[in-house]
Amino acid sequence: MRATAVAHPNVALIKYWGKSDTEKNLPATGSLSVTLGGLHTRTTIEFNEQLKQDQLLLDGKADAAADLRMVRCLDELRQHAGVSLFANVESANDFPTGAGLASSASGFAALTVAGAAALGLSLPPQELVRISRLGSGSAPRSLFAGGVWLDIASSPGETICSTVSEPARWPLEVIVAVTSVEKKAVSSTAGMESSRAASPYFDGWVSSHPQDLADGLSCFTDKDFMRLADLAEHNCLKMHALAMSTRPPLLYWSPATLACMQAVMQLRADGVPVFFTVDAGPQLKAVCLPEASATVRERLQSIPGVLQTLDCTLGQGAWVEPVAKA
Ligand code: 2P0
Repeated sequence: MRATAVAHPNVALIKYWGKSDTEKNLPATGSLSVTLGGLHTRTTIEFNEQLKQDQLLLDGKADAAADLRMVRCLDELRQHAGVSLFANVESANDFPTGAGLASSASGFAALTVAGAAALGLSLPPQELVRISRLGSGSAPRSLFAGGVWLDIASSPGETICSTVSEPARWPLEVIVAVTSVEKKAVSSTAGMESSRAASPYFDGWVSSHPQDLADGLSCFTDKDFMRLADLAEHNCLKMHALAMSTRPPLLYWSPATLACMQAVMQLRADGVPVFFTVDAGPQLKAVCLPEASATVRERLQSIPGVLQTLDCTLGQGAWVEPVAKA
């Protein structure tokens, strides 16, 4: 009744911000992401009859904040297996947690896959999607490899997630410029709920989103980097305009985030195939073609306030780690 799973975080190029149903944690928009090979969440789950409740150790510390969502995912898995045992969950990230690097996406993907394996369940992929989504709306994307589409439109009240481009088909690279390792002050869940309630731009975000998503999918079909660059930066800045226009405002950038954005725009104007995206935190992700990665890394490392850069290629979906033979 014990298993370990590994998942990569992901970064959305066409983003999710806002829910249509908080109870089912249904996103108000679809999304299109890339899975970030190079960064890992490793989660071990053991169901044990001695336990009186579910327990979580996150990066070596007991974490109460994540417990409710974690218990919800575990309850779904227990129901499938017909067991009522509690679980001990140990999860660790090899990148900053809760700082806009999608640790909740990789965390809930790894939790769902490890929990299913520990209970001996062999669930259909879209059931893993549903369970992981109850933990985090971006988590289903970390179950899949490469370019990933989370579709909210084709099955009302549900989400369907799938790979649209395997890593080897279009091997994009992502250089993450870390500008702070502090946990964010407002969680994504709270931030997107207040944007829905208190930004005059929320309806425009939702109504303009399906076109961005359709265009993003066609960029992947055509492997059209420059069109994807314009579109992804537009969608990112639109999400941040929505966040900033929320009352009270959500301003996720640091001065170094903005300096990185301007550097990336200048690199592209100079002919380097790179674009940026930024999530609910101050880190900048520079997406580039492989031949540009050294130039992009060097430029980002030269910017004051960039603490480190992390190199990612497109990664695989979450997997169960084989049990080492004694
Ligand atoms: C995304 N983000 O599409 C967007 C862009 C952050 C900015 O999905 O409430 O942690 O757990 O479903 O998945 C982060 O939100 O939110 C996120 P919940 P989640 O990647």
